Amino acid sequence: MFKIRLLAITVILFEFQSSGSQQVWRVVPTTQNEIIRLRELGSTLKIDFWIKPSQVNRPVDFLVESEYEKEISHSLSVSGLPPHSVYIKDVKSLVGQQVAESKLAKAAFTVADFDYSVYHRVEEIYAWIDMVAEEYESFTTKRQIGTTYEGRPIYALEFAKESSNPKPKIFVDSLIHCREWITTASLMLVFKQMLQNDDYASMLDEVDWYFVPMINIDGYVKTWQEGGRLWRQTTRPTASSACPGVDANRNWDAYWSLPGASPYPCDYDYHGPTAASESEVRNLASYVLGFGYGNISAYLTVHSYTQLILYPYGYDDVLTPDNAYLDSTAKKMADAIEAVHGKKYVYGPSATGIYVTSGATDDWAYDVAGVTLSYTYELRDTGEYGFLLPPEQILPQSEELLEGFVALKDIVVANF
Ligand code: 0X9
Ligand code: ZN
Repeated sequence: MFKIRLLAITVILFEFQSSGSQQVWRVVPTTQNEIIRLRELGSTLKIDFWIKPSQVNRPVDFLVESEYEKEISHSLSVSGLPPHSVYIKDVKSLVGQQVAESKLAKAAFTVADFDYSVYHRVEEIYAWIDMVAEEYESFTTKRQIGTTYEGRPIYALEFAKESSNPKPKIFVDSLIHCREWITTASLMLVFKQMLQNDDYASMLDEVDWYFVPMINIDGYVKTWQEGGRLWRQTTRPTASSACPGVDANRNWDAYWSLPGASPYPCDYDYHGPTAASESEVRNLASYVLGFGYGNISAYLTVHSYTQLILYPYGYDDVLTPDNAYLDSTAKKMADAIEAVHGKKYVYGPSATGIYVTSGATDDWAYDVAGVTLSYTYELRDTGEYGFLLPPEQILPQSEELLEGFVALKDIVVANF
């Protein structure tokens, strides 16, 4: 009986199909032992961790379906874990509110008129990409770098203003985890500012930028469908028919399938059947490799949430030979960000800074593509809204992100 119930929890928690309400709970482990017990509980109950158990005193956030509140609460206390606090009271109403607000966006036909104050569906983001490419065609290329599993085109916007000297290249991607809506939304506004605000003219004058706004597009479509808002994986079927999709941030061909990713399709960090099995990862990897080893100065893969600037390595506790440079650059970006709205971004090497992850973009960009300044950004917030950051924060998020980019640009230009 207990086994059947666990299976039911597994399926329901993973698919987010329940008709009841959902909350996000937070537990703060105070010992290494509690971290281990939380992990065990997570894998038994297939809990969707929003912040994984990693370090003593680092909060752990997870989604709880109302019908399993009692069981989960009971499991926490019989495991001797500290009491939980309810961090987000009503996930579904927040989701509904954000979708409703997005419907109020006015139709736009220019980059300037586009409504950056709400989240947009995939068709509107495709339209924005077209507008950017058309309005700035003298130095902008819209390049199709491949297609998703379901056949949707994946585009890069390439901004390369004419210059008598070669310029450094900075690469930015977002939405590899499709529930992290703030990433693409705020980056669109960052690039709009770089294109239209004269105060930031040096950004495009001094650097060539390559921006892939949406990687996991199939997943993003799913996040706009009923019950799908919290989808993280790709959508390709796996060996388990109950659990489609792969964690694309564990699927890169760098330390693939080592500890820090799961071999089980029903786990949220499933690394996939082979390295680069996901067409989204394969296409992006071959596009990046097309620039040649070591020819990109910085690579930012943008995620949310918890306000972090992470750099390699993620697969293990080892540091790269560029650690001092990566660290001082991260500090400058974090300082620049904090100066805007006072938000603190913690920075450090990924495995020691948060938790071990193998097959992630940043390790791959550093090792395989030879990008020295390889970073994973985790944007706002620190848990109040988590993946459901209200659209009112798109603007302030983009303002602080833009200043982080300015700091990065200055360093990249000075070292080119
Ligand atoms: O687990 C992840 O993939 C990232 N967190 S998220 O909540 N956006 O899913 C963190 C990745 C950290 N690892 C590396 N940067 N290598
Ligand atoms: Zn992510």
